[in-house]
Amino acid sequence: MIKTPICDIAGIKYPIFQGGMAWISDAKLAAAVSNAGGLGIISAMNADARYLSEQIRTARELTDKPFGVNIMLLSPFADEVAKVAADERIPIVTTGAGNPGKYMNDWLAAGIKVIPVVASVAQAKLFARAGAAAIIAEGGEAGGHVGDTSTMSLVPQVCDAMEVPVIAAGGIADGRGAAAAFMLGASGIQLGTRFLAADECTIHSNYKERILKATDISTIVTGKKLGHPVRSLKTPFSRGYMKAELEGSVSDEELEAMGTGALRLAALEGDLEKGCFAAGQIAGLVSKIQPAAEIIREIFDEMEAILLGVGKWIIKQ
Ligand code: TUI
Repeated sequence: MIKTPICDIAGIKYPIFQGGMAWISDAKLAAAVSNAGGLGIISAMNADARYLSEQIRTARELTDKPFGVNIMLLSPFADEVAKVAADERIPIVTTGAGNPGKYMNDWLAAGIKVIPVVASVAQAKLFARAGAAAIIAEGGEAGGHVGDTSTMSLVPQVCDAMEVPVIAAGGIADGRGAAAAFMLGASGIQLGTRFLAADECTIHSNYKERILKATDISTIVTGKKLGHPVRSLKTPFSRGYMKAELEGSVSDEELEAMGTGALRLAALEGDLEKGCFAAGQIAGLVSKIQPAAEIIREIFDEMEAILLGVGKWIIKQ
């Protein structure tokens, strides 16, 4: 059993968050993770206020445990979903893909603990000064919108720069990764890719199959040219997008259009040609479909065994 400041901040048993993944992290997955003692997170993604309100209502029917909402700051609906989070007094709001500054006062006034995802020390410092309760340091191994710095390098540097607790994300899918994250100074972990293989994750079966078949070299990052790098599985879509970016044969507007709706096509329709199957580099480690509760239990059992055993290599001179 491990207890860290993140358990108290979020009111959870295990210091683990389920990432707010666009078109993936819905009420069903979030409630399953929260019922299992972690923090389930609903993604507000590119949807409107009505969608988020409905998801919150459903999650409250499925769990009496705390859950969070992730606000994707590039969303055209960010203003309205930010207001829903405040009105609904969601205990934890995580943010991604931008600076949450303009919403901080409203969220803090509503008693919400804001935990932004960052990809650099500078962002962490900025958002902590604005009142973040903790920071999620996400390495470039992660799936979806990513920065350049790896988890191994990012997490200890963010920890050194912070007084608030840090949650490590990117490249963690089992007890070994979790143990490593805590060794780097993190007080919690956030996982996305492993939860794609949860029974309660409602993505298309093609998506789950692709995750189970993935290896260490199955992902690539596209979208750098437009300033929104996204890591996803190598598929006809991502290879085609990469080719178009490298050749410079299509305009930025055409590139933007190619990407629009691709995350949705993967998650909802399992479209193996046109879908963007966001996934982290650790996908190669994900080998079975299982309940979210089992995922969490396995990770913390493995981690505890590792941490209890580390002394075996140390020879006192
Ligand atoms: O946000 C994510 N992952 C995502 S978002 C997404 S949907 C999307 N749609 C269109 C274009 C791009 C993405 C799919 N996956 N992860 C958290 C994350 N946030 N990673 C990196 C960042 C980040 C980047 C810049 C956080 C802050 C930031 O600050 C910029 C600023 O203005 O300071």
